[in-house]
Amino acid sequence: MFKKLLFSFLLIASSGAANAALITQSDSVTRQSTNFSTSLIFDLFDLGPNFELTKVSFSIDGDVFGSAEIESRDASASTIDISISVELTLFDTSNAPLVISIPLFTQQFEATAYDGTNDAGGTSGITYTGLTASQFVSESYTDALTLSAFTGTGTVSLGFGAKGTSTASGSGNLATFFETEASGDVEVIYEYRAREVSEPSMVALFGLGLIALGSLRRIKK
Ligand SMILES: [Ca+2]
Repeated sequence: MFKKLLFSFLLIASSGAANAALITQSDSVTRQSTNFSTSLIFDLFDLGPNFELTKVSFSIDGDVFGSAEIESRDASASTIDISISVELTLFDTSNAPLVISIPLFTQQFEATAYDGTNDAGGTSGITYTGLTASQFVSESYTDALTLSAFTGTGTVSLGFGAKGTSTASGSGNLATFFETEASGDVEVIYEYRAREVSEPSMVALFGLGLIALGSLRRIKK
């Protein structure tokens, strides 16, 4: 009983919440040209047998930066939809996505029929620079497989990738050029609590002890 009280006190002190505490780790990937992939190292949840991990949350605060050059070479006017985006993904150790952020910038351009010059300008073309967008996405996991994968000593290496997914559409004959960069802030949050030793399991342990003692006695005879 005393131990349980002590844990509760520690948990309150460390988190402000009565029955859960958090460990937050963060890392960031600086702005660079897509596509790229790298890996991020995080500590596993390692507070010993008296605490259990109850939830793991992964978040990506992703940013996309881009420029686009568009020229419609259509014989008639058209509305061109332009999207500058990147897919930022944090992967688990078996390369399954844990969380995906897709910051997306969209723009529409009314193009005339081809103006005769393929210069991403004039009346049938346009050049955009300095386009940016952000998206924050968080995913939480409470399943036993994920919790056990993030519990243990040492560190875990998670893959992080950025795939440019910019598009332009709306004209049948369209010349496009995109430049896309991305950056991301990644957080891994462990939510945990003091492991409760329930009465039935104490009884079971005591029972096992008696059986073991009994076996030992039988062996000695
Ligand atoms: Ca033009």
